[in-house]
Amino acid sequence: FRLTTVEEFEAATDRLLETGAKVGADSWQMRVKNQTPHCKFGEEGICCRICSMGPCRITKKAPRGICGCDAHGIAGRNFLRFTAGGAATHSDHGREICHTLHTVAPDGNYKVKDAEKLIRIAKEWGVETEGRDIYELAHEMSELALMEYGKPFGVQRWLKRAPEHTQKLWHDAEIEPRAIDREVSTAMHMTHMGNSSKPEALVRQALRSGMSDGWGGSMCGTEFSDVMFGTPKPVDTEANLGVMKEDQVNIIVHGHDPSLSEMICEYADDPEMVALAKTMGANGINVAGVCCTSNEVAMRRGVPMAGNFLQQENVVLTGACEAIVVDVQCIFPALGPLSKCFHTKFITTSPIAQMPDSDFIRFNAETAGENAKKIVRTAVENFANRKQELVHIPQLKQKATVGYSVEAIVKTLDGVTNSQVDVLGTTKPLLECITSGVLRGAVAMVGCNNPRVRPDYAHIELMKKLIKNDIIVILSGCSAQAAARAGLMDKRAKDLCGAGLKRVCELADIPPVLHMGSCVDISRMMVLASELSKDSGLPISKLPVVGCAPEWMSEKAVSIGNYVVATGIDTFLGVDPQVSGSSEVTYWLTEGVRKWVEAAYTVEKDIEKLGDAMIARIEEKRAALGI
Ligand code: SF4
Ligand code: WCC
Ligand code: FE2
Repeated sequence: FRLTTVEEFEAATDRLLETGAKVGADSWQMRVKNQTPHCKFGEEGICCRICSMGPCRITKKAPRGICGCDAHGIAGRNFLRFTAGGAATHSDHGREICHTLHTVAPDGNYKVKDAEKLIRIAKEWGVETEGRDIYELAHEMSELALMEYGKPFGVQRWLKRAPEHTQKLWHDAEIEPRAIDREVSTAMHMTHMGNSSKPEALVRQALRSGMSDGWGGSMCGTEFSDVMFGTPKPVDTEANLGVMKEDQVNIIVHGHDPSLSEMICEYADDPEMVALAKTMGANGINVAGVCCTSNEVAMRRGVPMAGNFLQQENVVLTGACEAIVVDVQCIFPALGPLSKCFHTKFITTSPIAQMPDSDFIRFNAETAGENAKKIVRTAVENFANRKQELVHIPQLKQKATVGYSVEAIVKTLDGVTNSQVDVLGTTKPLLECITSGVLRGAVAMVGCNNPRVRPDYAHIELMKKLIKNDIIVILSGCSAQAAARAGLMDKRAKDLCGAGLKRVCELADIPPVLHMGSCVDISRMMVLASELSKDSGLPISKLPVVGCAPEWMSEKAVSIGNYVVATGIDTFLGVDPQVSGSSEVTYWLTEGVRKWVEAAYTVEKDIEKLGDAMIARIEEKRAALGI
């Protein structure tokens, strides 16, 4: 066993780009060149275009915009708007899931798969569960969850899951999120021309908007997806472009919402569709994923992962992709023109993400079955149009074990302790490993790829370094896919760990990096941190646990970063947030917020130093606890 190297990833990509050149396709690699150097004002966050007296740019000679706003106000407003975009996006995904939950029926497209979890959440929310029909309960819970988006009074229900200490910090700092939509609206209001320009106030609202995502919309998305599609448990799968099959119809699902991808997977297994594929000359139908949609169906079904964010063009460049089926978020508009260079059908499905050069097959929860069947049929019929001379699937793939929800982690780690039964079903075995020093701590590594960083390199190198130092790594989003493609989710990767983590991997039969799911599933990480805090009696901020997004790029990632920091977890970034033009906003993010939430951001673009800084922070926290 050995890891696949980033050099091998890159060689595979280069080979695919040759095909691209042959058919006259554009690529992100080419577009990066055209866009370099980037605009410095934008990079530093000191360009304002929120009113038409502008746009205004801050320079030495022009230190204020026309309205008199300075660099700090402009950078702060931009940062808050960036956050609001991310919070809105994750939360709207969560809202769609709540709407899907409203359609569940015993004979419907969607059913309740994890009734126990639904009942557990209902009890948390004070909803009567005794003697209730599970579908009736699901509908009531869906309505209550949807109310969280617009309720006129009160704060998010999910906040009660946090330790008391954290809840008090949130209350005192006035960052408890009220209605989810309200925190986005407030952010837009505050940043309209002529409102807030004080960095402290803007950063505070940025935390609160982020909180409405992680402790609001994203948590709805994760929890109710589990109710409908099952709470993930360990499952084996494979990752990298080599999961595509030359002799089969390849359907790539890309985007985020499992309501679509779950249905595509169902119909790809439909005997009628498989028979149709055979008549088209294919040996079957192969579904593989890109981005978070991939994480969702990998975690619950073991569907293979073709690649992450910056691989999305590669799946088309294989020439063997019959359809790339997308819903929302992180979808390159480039897929339209690119798919036209091949036989690939680029199928958009959501009114939220409509793109030129795509086939729009609208997908609704109410008509999900028919819609999915039509999509699968379109892909299958397209097999006949494949241009054999363009087909090249790089033979790179690795085995991966995924599916580590909080429930699964707790259950698996029960195996590592020989202590009494009373600690079973809690995070105490994990805490025991940490306090004894067998594990030094944990890092939650998340987020995208970004061409500003050598793609995947930062994720993989940092993971290797951390596990070697006996730090367990939990993952989500495109970071998780980088790990899987490299082979770090193969249980045999335990040999790359320090002695302590290796022992834990052997006893619990886990890989050294644990796949916790999609980006909305970072809410799972918040629940895990809360449980660790409650079981240890320590504030979250004192636990030897940090967060890291080494290659982040999206607004969603900033929203996530804000709620992770607001939850008391120091967060390390490998890409600069666009605020460096303001010393004050930079101060608030990297230091100031610590007095509210006991955590802050660290930015370090040198990957080696970033890893060292995380290890040092973990050791500092251990020393402070005397462990
Ligand atoms: Fe310029 Fe002020 Fe308008 Fe921004 S709000 S564009 S700084 S005048
Ligand atoms: Ni989440 Fe980043 Fe991937 Fe998109 S899918 S690219 S936000 S990490
Ligand atoms: Fe995502």
